[in-house]
Amino acid sequence: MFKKILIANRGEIALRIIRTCKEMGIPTVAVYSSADRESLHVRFADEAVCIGPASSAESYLNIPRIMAAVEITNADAIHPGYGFLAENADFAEVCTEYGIKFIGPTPTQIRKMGDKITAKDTMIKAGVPVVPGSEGLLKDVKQGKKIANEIGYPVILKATAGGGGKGMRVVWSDEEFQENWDKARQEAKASFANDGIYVEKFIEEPRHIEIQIAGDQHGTVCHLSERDCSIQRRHQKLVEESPSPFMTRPLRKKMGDAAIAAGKAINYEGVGTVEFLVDKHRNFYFMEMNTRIQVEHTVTEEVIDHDLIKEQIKIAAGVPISGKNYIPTMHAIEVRINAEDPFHNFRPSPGKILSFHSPKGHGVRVDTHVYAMYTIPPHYDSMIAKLICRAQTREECIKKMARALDEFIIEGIKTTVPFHKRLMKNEQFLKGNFHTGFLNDFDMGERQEGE
Ligand code: MV4
Repeated sequence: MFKKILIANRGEIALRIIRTCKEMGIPTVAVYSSADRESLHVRFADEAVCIGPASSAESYLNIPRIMAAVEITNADAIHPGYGFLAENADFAEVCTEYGIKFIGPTPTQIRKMGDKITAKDTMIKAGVPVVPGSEGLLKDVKQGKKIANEIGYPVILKATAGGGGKGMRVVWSDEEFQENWDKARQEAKASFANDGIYVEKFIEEPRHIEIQIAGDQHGTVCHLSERDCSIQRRHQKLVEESPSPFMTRPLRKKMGDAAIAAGKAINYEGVGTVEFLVDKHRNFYFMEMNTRIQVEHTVTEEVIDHDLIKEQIKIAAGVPISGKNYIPTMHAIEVRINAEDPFHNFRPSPGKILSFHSPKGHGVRVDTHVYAMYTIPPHYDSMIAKLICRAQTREECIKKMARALDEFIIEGIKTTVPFHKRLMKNEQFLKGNFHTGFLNDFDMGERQEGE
């Protein structure tokens, strides 16, 4: 097992990783920017090294500074968390060159899923269903229009270097093709320095359902069931749950098998997530694969009762996994508490938290690095806490979540708590009736006293 793990991240996930390391008896090193001196991940790690100023480029994204912290502390493994360097194949490669274990997949596995056309092509060869569309990159508008007419409008243009919604354009007719093509290329070039574009059929009102998988160094891959992440706004997930209210036993079997085939196709090592679009007829299509631990891993932990960070560390140390697939026997929901004002278009609301009381009680979990009198720096992600509830059924879980949200006191900044309170009373949400466009016309109503 590892002698010391450096956590190349901040916030709740850094703390989450430190907790598991402690339980496993592995000493930890936190790295932090000067804006994060007062964060709990710095306090709870065994050692902490300041790696630079607030700007991510000069701290959490700065590979030489992180490697310097590894060297002075003698860590033998790095956990990258999510975001920052978690899916940076060059970073994983540098770790290997230094003889440091990167807790995650290999650089080759990361690269295969990082380029969307390569990923899609790999999935086709593995027999995983994909959305009909171009085979590889589009050469020009003429070829794009030809394929669009073959598969039928509407179509969607996507950047091969994209993901998470950037550089995507929906096209409804030949007339609109050229302008969307130009915009998609410009956006892709500006965001990823790669203007490669491909086209596929636009699936209307899909659900986003993802399958958690785990693969070990000995070729075993299993799945840990699904999460429904359809409740999102501008590609930012706000609520995740497991199981999906849309799931059926035969669909889970098919999607689980497809996700395992995806993992096996790239000899996947680590925990990972295979994202699918699911249409109203329950057809499912591979969308992308995330080669990291995700924010919403907690709902899976709650329904299968396993620590996924512990699994990551064991897999990285070469321990074989059982190979058993897991089916949830309970229901879990996670809501993201962001420092944003839901009454004003979710605009960021950083600043000092004047009072903080988190909900408690049976089946309630809060993952956070913040506390009363803590100042949320404006430089990073706005997520300040995750509230996760678990109960026997979805209905009970929603009731528990509503109760827990009522107990949440966060004063001094605006948060997404009022949004979640309304969602837990929303008729369509209660029925499990939603897709990825659900929040486009969600009405927050009036701010109540105390909100
Ligand atoms: C799509 C799609 C419809 N049809 N692809 C958005 C993020 C990126 N990973 C892929 N995305 C989509 N791809 C086809 N062929 C709709 C989306 C999409 C979406 C997907 C998941 C969750 C939320 C979304 C919101 C808008 C669009």
